[in-house]
Amino acid sequence: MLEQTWRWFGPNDPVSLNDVRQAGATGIVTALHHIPNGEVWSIDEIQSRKSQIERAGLTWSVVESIPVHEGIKTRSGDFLRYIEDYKESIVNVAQAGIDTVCYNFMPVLDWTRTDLDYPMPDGSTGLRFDATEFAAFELYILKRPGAEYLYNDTQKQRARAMLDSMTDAQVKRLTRTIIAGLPGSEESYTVEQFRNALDAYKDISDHDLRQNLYAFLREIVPVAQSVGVRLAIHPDDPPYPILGLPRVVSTEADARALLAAANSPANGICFCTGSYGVRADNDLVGMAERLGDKIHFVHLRSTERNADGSFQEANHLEGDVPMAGVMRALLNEQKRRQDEGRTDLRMPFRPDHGHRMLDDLTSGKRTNPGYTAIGRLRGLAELRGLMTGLMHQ
Ligand code: DNO
Repeated sequence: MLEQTWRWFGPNDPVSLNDVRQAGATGIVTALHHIPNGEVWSIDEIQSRKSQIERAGLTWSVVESIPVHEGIKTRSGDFLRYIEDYKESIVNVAQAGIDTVCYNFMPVLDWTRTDLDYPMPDGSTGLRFDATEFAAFELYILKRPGAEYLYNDTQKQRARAMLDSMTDAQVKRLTRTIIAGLPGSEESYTVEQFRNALDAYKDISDHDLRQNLYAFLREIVPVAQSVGVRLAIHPDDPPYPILGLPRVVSTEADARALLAAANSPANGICFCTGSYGVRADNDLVGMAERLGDKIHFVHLRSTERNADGSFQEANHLEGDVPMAGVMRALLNEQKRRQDEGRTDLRMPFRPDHGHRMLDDLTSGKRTNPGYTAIGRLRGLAELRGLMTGLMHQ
């Protein structure tokens, strides 16, 4: 059995720890969201959150995430101090007995969507990234210099028509959805701040960002290894360049390169099937097999791709992700670890996102986009069933 975990956003999350217990998860995935990016997580703060989780009969399985300050990604300003602070947070987390830390290296925006309530055929709603809406935002709302070179005439016409069909309220909502920060992203911008944040990357190529990531890894991986923490980098979501920003964790080759940049049991990946799965050229089952020994944390979610680069989040066992094959590869990996005498057998996974459905839609509970109670409960139940079935074959 892989460890069943659940993301909880802390005491303000409308989905409570008691709810999580009833969903059947045993591990909690959370972060100290109230601590600003770049500041050290103190042992006291970590310990008090941990005790709260344990009082509910659960364990703090994974830290997702200790956010990486923009200064580290751009290697500018106070980045050396931020790296030292990051190391200190890793050491403190380890001291509290937590051994898995997830992070990402996406510039400016963490994950991005254009629609948080996209109607699904069955009446539930889900998250969607619409390429034309995104183009409309970038070209005609943000008016990003250089954006015009990224799109051909047909795409521009479609984007223009999309913008013309939108009400002011819809334009505002799209803008907010893209730049105001989705849960866990820890960054939120006004349009002006957003332009400045993008500007900080104008001279940073993919190659540069890669070097910045590897330099960061060479600093933090030895520290993580010395205190027994496993790092898990989350892939880019969506897994292709957006807004002219560099993008370096979107494919198997990217994952391999970053694993090679700091060869250590502490340097690993978060295998997010929903993010990697948006690219048809990512062979998810093969990746789970080939990168298996470096998978420290797993997000299980499916998406349905459209030809133009748009996608929506599908039910966990449907869409374009071959979930049964992925689950089988993960269970094989767990068995392999056992045979090898490895200690990292938990292989925590969480049902990533879920649709808004049933009482999620009507109760007035304002859950975080993607992080509903019932949609994720369905996802976890299906994944648990799949896992149990495969184990008894
Ligand atoms: C979205 C999440 C991401 C993820 C971070 C990890 O739902 O998967 O926000 O937590 O990118 O650092």
